[in-house]
Amino acid sequence: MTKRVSLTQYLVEQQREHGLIPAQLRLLIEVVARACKRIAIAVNKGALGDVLGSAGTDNVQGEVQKKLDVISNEVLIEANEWGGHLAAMASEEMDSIHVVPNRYPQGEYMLLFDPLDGSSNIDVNVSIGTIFSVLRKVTNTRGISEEDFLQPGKQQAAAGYCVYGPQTTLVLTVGSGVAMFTLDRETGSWVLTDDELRIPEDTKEFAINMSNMRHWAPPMRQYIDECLAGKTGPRGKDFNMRWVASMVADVHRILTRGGVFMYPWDQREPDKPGKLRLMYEANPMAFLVEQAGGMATNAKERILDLQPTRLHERVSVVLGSKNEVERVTAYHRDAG
Ligand code: P6P
Repeated sequence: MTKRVSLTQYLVEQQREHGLIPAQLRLLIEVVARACKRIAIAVNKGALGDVLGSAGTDNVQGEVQKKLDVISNEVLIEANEWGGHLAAMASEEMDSIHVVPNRYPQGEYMLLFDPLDGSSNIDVNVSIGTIFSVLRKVTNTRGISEEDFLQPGKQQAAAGYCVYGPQTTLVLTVGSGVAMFTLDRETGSWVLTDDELRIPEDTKEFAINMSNMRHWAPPMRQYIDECLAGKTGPRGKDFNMRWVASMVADVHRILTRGGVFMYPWDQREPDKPGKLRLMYEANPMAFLVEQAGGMATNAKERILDLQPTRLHERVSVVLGSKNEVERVTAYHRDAG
């Protein structure tokens, strides 16, 4: 039987080898991982736990909040407030940042999260997940504001997600590769099941919501048309398509077997760069994808280089197998 490596052992050994996980960051990651276990339990109850359906409120995005959105958000806030590792938190489900109350010590990190991504899939039992991003508080003033969060994604200290699917898996990077842990429900522990996820540079699989095709910019339509043309077209090979409508599930598939994921600009809302959020969806996923040898752009620039201007700002996303992302990005750059 191969020796099982726990999340704690992995983090301790990573600190010993690379020095990238100081004590406060290790505590942060372990607390988030424990919170994800609690969210997984709530998700898995489904109709038995009175957790399905709408919470009867809207979030800052103007989207109807599901009961599990609110539950997941509260679990992450409560789990992370008291440890002394965080100065503040930001969430897709909260209009403004949540500063750690004065009754607790403030730490040097800031945690951002989409507590439950893919909410439209909750009630139909399709994989959903939690996405998180960790930044360092770079100003040494006691106070903290939204401006402290507005750092490019390349400043992240860590990023990860948890998929609540057939397995419950935690995928994590601190800047030295990507590791995957699978929840052993019998012992309640996270077990290292892959210590180096790598994305193949080429793929035959794309992920996009095809129902929006008529609204995309021409370069995006050109790329998809060429994929659909298959062997007899300019790409000379047939492509497959997947779209789960949970970013965590689509990105997990790409980290596991390759592919290219796109959520592009849409002419129906020309002032909106895209649907997905930069700070707590695109940035953490871009960090993970790059650490696994892939690429992530907004169809023109590297996502991790983008300078945020607002906490909940949105962005176009093209990420996954390097050669495909390069192609999509080149089409957009050539089109100006
Ligand atoms: P659509 C989920 O609501 C989400 O934010 C991402 O997880 C997912 O990739 C996307 O939206 C799905 O969007 O328009 O296909 O429902």
